[in-house]
Amino acid sequence: MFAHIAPYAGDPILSLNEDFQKDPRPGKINLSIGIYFDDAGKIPVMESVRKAEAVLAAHVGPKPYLPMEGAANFRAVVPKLLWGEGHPAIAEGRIATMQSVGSSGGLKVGADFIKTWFPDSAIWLSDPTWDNHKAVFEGAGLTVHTYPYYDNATGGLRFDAMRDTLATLPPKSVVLLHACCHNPTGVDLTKAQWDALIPVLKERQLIAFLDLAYQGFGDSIEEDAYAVRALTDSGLSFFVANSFSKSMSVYGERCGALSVVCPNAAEAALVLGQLKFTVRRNYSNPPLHGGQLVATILGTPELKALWFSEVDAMRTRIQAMRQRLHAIISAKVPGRDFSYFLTQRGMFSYTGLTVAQADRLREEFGVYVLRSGRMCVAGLNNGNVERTAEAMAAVLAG
Ligand code: KET
Repeated sequence: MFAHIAPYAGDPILSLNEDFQKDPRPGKINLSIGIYFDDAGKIPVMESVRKAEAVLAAHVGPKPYLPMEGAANFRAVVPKLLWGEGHPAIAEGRIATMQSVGSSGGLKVGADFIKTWFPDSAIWLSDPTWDNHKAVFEGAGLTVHTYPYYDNATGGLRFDAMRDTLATLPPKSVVLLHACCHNPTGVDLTKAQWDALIPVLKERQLIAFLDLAYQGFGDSIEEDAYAVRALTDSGLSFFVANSFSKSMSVYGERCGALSVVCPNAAEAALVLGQLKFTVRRNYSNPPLHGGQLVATILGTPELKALWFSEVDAMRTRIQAMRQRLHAIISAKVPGRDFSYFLTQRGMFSYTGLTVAQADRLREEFGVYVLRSGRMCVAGLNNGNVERTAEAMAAVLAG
């Protein structure tokens, strides 16, 4: 019956993380998956999350199905985080927000929605992008193309080429944009570049789809929402999938949201209705617990403030690790420019290591980075940064 089924080649991120778990070597270092580890190498349980868990545990009640679009309290607090309290688009009721199963779920529901209501639209992804973007959008039946993004020569952004390519797309093309902390390169648009891109999106009538998976890991929770707010203020209609996996360290709770900014409240109601139908025929409704953690934290001023300060501390620790890695490896490999470790933002750096070098780093030294050369710098700590730099230096020496 099943003999014809093709073997699964595995996922470049999740399967590598599984290999890491199986690796018996005690000194192994996991810089593969996009997970924030603390200085002790553990996935932290944030204090704000612990407190929210205690609040929820003190009021254990019935566990009904949530509505298809998720819990009302969750859906009320998320837009305030993305757009800021008092943003007119919230008051105007023109943002349709639904709770999603991680931001991956938000991307998939958005993709299914686009396939139904914009059947002729193809999607354009940055080159490179998170590996799963292609899989999600192709899986929803969309044709996937890429636009220029990362500059291999400089380690920076090919902004002009990006803008010029987007300026040639057919109307209603969908453009996936990383709102901050680009995965895998760590190379972001500046505010001025966002401002320069917006007229192109408008003139070409393009549909932006923002992926905001790392809010708070770039500059701050507020600053990292710049693209979301600037696109809204320009009058564009667009999608944004945001995640709490990383920023609240609640990966397995699967909490995220999909928001669609619409021209007016009437269209937002139409969109929300069809998003509900998309959810109903996929998984019916989202899980209860994670969304309630998020709603409790964002809905309680003290917990929200605590969470903001904890995210600040995570970002500061990552930046300190970037500096240490840069200092150590620059000393070990003189004459080579490692400034990208300092300029790239968020959890990732794109090291430029070849597939063979990444394989050697893993096989010989037990240091796991993606075969694309992406390193999760949020997996570095004071106990492993030196060994990482040494291993990388050895591999680069050939
Ligand atoms: N978008 C981006 C850009 C992203 O990096 C991830 C996860 C997601 C969405 C999905 O997150 P969710 O937990 O569904 O809200 N990235 C890391 C983990 C993974 O591949 O699933 C990673 O790149 O390692």
